[in-house]
Amino acid sequence: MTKPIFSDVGEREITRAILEQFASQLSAYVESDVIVVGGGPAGLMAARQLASSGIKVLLIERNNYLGGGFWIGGYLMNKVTFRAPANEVLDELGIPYIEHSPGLFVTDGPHACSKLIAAACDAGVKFLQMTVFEDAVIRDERIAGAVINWTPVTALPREITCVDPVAIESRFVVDATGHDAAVCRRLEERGLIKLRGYGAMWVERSEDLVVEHTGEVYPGLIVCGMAVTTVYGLPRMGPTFGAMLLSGKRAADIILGQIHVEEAVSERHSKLSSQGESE
Ligand code: 48H
Repeated sequence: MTKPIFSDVGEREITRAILEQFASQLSAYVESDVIVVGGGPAGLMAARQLASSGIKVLLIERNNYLGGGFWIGGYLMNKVTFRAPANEVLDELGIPYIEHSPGLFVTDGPHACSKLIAAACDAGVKFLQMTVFEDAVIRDERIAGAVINWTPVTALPREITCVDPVAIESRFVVDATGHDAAVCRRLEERGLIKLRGYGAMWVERSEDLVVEHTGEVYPGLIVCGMAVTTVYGLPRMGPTFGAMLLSGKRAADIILGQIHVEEAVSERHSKLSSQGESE
C-alpha cells in the first residue's frame, strides 16, 4: 500500500470543523463596533480602513462573492478606471495600473478587486456572505444594528417559507449597498429619512460630490459609495471607481472620529468619578 498524501481526517470531523468555527465567529460578532452592509468597493474600503485601526468590523453581503461591481468596468469589459488622486489608494493596496492619459488610470478588474478583498481580510474584517440586510435595529432614535436573513430565504416564494430573521448589534452601520441604498431605503419606509434617487451621468461633478456627501444620514448610520448618489440625488459617475474608494475611506474616518470622541468623553467621566470617590 502506498502512503496516503493527505491526513487521516473523515467527513464528520470536516463538518464539525466548519460548524464550530462558523458558530464561534458568528457568536463573537453578534455584537461588533461596525456592521458594513454591502461588499462592493466602497464597503470593502470602509471595512478595511476601520479594521486596520483596530475596530471590530462585520461585513454582510447578499451575494456569495464579494466585490460588487468592482470586478468589471463598463459594458462588461473587465478594465476599471480611476481619476487622480485615487491612484494613491491603488499604490497603497499594491494594485498595478497604467496611466492611460494625464490623470486617468486603468487596471484589471479581477486584480484590483481581489487585492481589495485580500486587504480587507488581512486587516481583520469578518464576513457573512449570502446574508441580506432586511431591517435596522433602532434604539433611542439611533441605529443600533441590523436584522439579517439568509439570501436564499428571501429568494423563496412566501407561501413555502416563513423564516424569521435574526438581529445583530453594533455601534455604527455603514450603508454601502450601491444604487439600492438598502439600509437608507428601509429608514425611508419608516419615515425617518427621505431619499432623492440618483441623477443623470456627469462624472466631472459626481465624484467630488459623492466624497463630499459621504457621512451620517441618521444617528449611527453612515452612507458611502454609490448609495450616496441615491440618498442625495447626485449625478452618477459611470464606470469609474475613484469616488467609491475615497468615499469608503471617508466613511471610516467619520466613524473613527466619533469613536475617538466617545472614548475621550467616557475616559473623562471615569476620571471625574474616580476623583469624586477619592475625595
Ligand atoms: C446585503 C447587499 C444588499 C442587502 C445590496 O454595487 P456595489 O459595487 O456598490 P459600491 O457603492 O461599492 O460601488 C458602486 C460601483 O460598483 C458602481 O456600480 C458604479 C461606480 N456605478 C456608477 C453608475 O453610474 O452606475 O456593491 C454593493 C454591494 C453588492 O455586492 C450587493 O450585492 C450588496 O452591496 N447589497 N448586501 N444586503 N440588502 N443590497
